[in-house]
Parts: sequence; structure tokens; C-alpha cells
Amino acid sequence: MKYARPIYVTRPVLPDLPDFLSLLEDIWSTRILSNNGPMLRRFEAALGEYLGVEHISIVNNASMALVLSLRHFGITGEVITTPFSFVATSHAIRWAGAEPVFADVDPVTLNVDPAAVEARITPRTQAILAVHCYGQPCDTDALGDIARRHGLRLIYDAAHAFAVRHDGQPLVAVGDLSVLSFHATKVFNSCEGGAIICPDAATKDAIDLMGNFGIVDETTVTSVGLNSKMSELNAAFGLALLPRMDAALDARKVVASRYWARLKDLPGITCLCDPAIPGRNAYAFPILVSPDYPLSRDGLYERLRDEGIFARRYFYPPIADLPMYCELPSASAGELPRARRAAREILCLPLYPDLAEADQDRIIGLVSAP
Ligand code: T4K
Repeated sequence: MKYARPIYVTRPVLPDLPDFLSLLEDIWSTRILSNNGPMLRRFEAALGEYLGVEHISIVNNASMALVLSLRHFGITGEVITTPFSFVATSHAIRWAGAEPVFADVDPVTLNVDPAAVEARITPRTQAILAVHCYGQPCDTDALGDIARRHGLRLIYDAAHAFAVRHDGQPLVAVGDLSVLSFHATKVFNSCEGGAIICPDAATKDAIDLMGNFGIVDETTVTSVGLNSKMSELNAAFGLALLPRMDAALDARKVVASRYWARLKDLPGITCLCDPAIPGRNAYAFPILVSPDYPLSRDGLYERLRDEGIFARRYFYPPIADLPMYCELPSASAGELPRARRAAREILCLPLYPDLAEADQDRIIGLVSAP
């Protein structure tokens, strides 16, 4: 092995251990481990306050949150979505019993292009499932306008968009529903977890009910629900982590700003996320490696890997090229040229709050002179 220790694309932020242990003592004393217990309720309240939103349904992961969101609206027809995302976005559509229809992305933000969305609308279209990729806001005005004019539901996969603010408000407050991920690899985590940001208490109650088997009380079950409950242990982890989030977000921005300053003018490299834009969360540091760079994207990926630096190709292959989706008409060859090009050129460099400056210097040095 040529390198001392691996540098991963991300590392989770952890709560201060004494804070977490103190919450564990509460759990030990109540012996309540699940089923909307006191820790979950505290976590929901604290998270709502942190994010500036009122009605949050916390669940066990974002994949489940996406399925619940689609099921809440009874979506079983076509859902227009992006091919440039983590596979969970399209999988959720299928698990909800609906069908993904892919629309191409904007070449600058790599978020779904509203004009491409509108061109895909048919009489079977029921919803748009857009992703704020890398925490960069979609064109929410244009998508909202399309959804309104065509009577479609607009759901945002905001898995990457923790604490992002846009047009003076929390980004997750936009759309019919927004979904956050609290997976270990995310800006904020509860090891596993997710949330649905709801517009009102009635929607939250309906989603909570669906995620608790549709059980109203001991003898009353009103719908075919399922189990999306977060455990008290995960809730305690998330609750204990929240006080560290301001510092973690600031530290991410410092790391992202160093990359930005030193790579943004490098020939053949395009940096996608400017950390100086107010309200952003520096979720990742994605670059596009174009043909005039000395190495191919995969060449750079391997060059870094040989040095123990595990950059990742989020998101390659595009979802539309995976075996379970590639037969869809919207996925056929010649469609989605911008998403397919982005998937060929994308590379996410390591970014997490405590990435050591010396390690980052080494990464930047290798990217600058491969
Ligand atoms: N929508 C979008 C747009 C998403 O990006 C995701 C998830 C979802 C929906 C679904 O959210 P969840 O249902 O998961 O809540 C990871 C994550 O598993 C996944 O949550 C995430 N997106 C996706 C972008 O990345 P992998 O398979 O690439 O992760 P993995 O295990 O290779 O981890 C990457 C690196 O992180 C490792 O090399 C080391 C580090 N790591 C990872 C874990 C799990 C740690 O240091 N500690 C850890 O515990 O999918």
C-alpha cells in the first residue's frame, strides 16, 4: 500500500459523546425504545426549530420518506424525475407503484430542467419528483409554475439539502412535500434516518399514521400502512448532534472554499458548487472532468484511488442506464444527453468538516498536476 490511511469522500459528523450518553441514560430510565417515544418527539421539535419549519415527520430513512410522500398523494401514474441522482429517487417511485419518466437536466446545476419536465407531461402524469442535487436548489419557481398549471404534485428529494436556504426561506419548505436524508454520509445524520417536511399538521398526522401501520388506536386500523418509525436511539443521536451543526456547516464551507479557490480556474475542470453563495450547505465538492483535462474522469478517479483518496462518481451510471429503467421510452439512446454527459464527467472530491488541510492540499495537488 502506497499511502498511510485512506481519505474517504465523506466522514460522518458525530455528536459530543457525553451529550449522546446523557440522552441514552434517559432512554435507559424510560425503557421506551420506539413508537413515537419522548426522544423522537424532542428530536422533531428541535429539528423543526433548527430548520425553521413547523411540521416534520421523522422516519427511518429518506427512501422510505419518498415512498410515503408519493403514497400520501396516491400517485400511481407517471412521475417525471431526474436521471441524475442516487438510485433511491427512482426506486421510490417504483415502490410507490408508479412509473418514472426521465427528463434531462440543466447543464449548470445538474438539476432537472423545467422545460424538459414540461415536454414530458402526458395525461398519465401525476407528479414531479425533483432532486436538489448536491444541495443546489432546483428552479423552484419554474417547477412550481408547471405543477400548478398542469395540476401535478411537486415533491422534492432534498436528501442533500439540509439547512439550505433559498429566496429567504428554508428550501425544504418549498413544494408539496420535501424529503431529507439523515444517512451517515449526509451533512446531518442520525446514522440512518430521514424526514418529510409537511405543509400542515393534518399532512404530518396522515404521514405519521401511514408510517405506523395505519394504526389509530389499539383496535382501529384505517389504512394499509407500513413501518417507517425511527428508533429512540437514532433520535437521541440526531438530537445530540444538532448543537454541533452550525460549526459543522461552517467547517464544510471552509473546506469547499479552499477547493473552489484553487481548482476553479484549472483547465479541463469545472467546479459546480460555489460555497460563497449565501444559504448553501457545501454538501459535496463535485467537479466535471472534461475531455481537455490531461486524464479521463476515470483516469483521475483511479489516480486518486492509487494514492488512497476515494473520490466518488456520484452519480454514475445515470439511473436511466440501469437495467431496471433502461427500457423506458424516456431512457432510450439519444435522450438525456446532458445527464449522460454529466454522469460521464462527474467526480466528487472528499469533503467533510474535519478534512485535514494537509490532506486537502495533497488532493488539490494531485488534481492540479495529475
Ligand atoms: N435521494 C438522494 C438524492 C440520495 O443521495 C440518497 C442517498 C437517497 C435519496 C436515499 O437516502 P437514504 O435512504 O440512504 O436515507 C451513500 C449513502 O448510502 C446514501 O444514503 C446516499 N444517498 C448516497 C449518495 O451515498 P454509498 O453506497 O455510496 O455509500 P458508502 O457506504 O460507499 O459511503 C461513502 C463513504 O462514506 C465511505 O467510503 C466511507 C464513508 N462512510 C460511510 C458510512 C456509511 C463513513 O465514514 N461512515 C459510514 O458510516 O451510498
